[in-house]
Amino acid sequence: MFSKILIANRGEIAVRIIRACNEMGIRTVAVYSEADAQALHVNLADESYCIGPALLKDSYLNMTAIIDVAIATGCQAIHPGYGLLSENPRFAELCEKCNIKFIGPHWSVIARMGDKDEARRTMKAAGVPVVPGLDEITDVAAAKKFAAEIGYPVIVKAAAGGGGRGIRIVWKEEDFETAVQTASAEAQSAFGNGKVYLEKYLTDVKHVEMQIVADEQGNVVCLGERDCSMQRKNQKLIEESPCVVLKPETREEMMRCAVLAAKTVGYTNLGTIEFLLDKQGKFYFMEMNTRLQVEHPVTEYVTGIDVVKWQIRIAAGIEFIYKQEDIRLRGCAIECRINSEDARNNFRPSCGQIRFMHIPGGPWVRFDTAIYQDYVIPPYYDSMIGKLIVYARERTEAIRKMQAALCELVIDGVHTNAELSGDILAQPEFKDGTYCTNFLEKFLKDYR
Ligand code: MV4
Repeated sequence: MFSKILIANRGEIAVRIIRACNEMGIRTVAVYSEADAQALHVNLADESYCIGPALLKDSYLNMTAIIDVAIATGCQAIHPGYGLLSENPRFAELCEKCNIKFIGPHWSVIARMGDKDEARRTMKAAGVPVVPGLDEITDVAAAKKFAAEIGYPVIVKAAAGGGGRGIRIVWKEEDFETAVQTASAEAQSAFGNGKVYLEKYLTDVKHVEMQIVADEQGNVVCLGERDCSMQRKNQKLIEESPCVVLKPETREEMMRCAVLAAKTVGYTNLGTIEFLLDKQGKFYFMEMNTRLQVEHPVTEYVTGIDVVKWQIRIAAGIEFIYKQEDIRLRGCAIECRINSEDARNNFRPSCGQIRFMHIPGGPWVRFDTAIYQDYVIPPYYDSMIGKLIVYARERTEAIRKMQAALCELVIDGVHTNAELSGDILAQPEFKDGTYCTNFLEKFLKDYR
């Protein structure tokens, strides 16, 4: 087992990883930017080093500065968290070259799944259902003909995109060429790769993802699903497990496909397979995330498994002790992301000092955060300042527990979206679980 790990991240996920290490008796090294000198993860780590100024490119994305600290402090491994360098194959490869274990899959798998067109081809070849579509568009006229055959609307996606970046929905044939050209040009400038592919755009779908744990001994286990359909502009707001509308036989088949997908690419460590689920109960592979997800606590509650600790154990070569038949999904967990933004003012980011703070408690109420009373939220980073996660055996009780916790939560000094989340939980479409990825946009049109 590792004796010292560097956490190449900030905020709540850095705190989460440090806590897991503390419970495992592993010493921790934090890195931070000049703007994060007062951040909680800096204080909680055994050692902490400033790696540069506030801007991400000069600090948390500065690969050599991070590796230098890891080597200088004698770390055997680096945990990348999510976002930042967590899905950067070059960083994972650099760790390997410097003989530092990257806590995640092999860099070649990150690279392969990072090409969403390549991922789609791989899954199709393995027999995982994909949305009807066309692999890489090389001939726009031929692609336009294909689009007419599968019928509009269609969606043009950047191979190097993902998570909502580099996508264009095309509702009418006359807009097809322009959409392909602009999507490709945007992808070329944003990702340095203009490759785009095409799919039938499925309306009224749910975003359901499967959590995979794969150890280095070839064991691959699925820890069930998360319904992540409550999204605004491709930013998840509320996630839950299980997915209310998923029939048991569909869940079983989706879990089997997720395990097949991971085995097909030789996956190791934690990963998530994203699916689209339509109203007829049919599901389709969307993309694979090769990292820990923000919403992992939802899975931890319904399985009783600490997935961050298992990431570290698996990276250290320890076999995952649970077989698929040992996984019992029990009860219901709901997560609300708490963002420092003004939901009644076009979600404008709200930074500043936390004047007063009260965190809800009680049975199965968890608040993962890095803010504290008097902390000043810097303007440079993501607006998510915490995650409120609750658990109960019955979903109705979990909803009530979340509503009560949101009411009890006090964060004075900045605006948050806590009230909006409470209002969403009260909607009939949330209560009956039928909400799709387009629900929130419609709900916000009348929200004041
Ligand atoms: C789709 C889709 C419907 N049909 N693909 C969103 C980002 C990335 N995960 C792929 N995404 C989608 N792909 C097909 N063929 C719906 C989504 C989608 C979505 C799209 C636009 C705006 C918000 C969305 C939220 C979740 C999923």
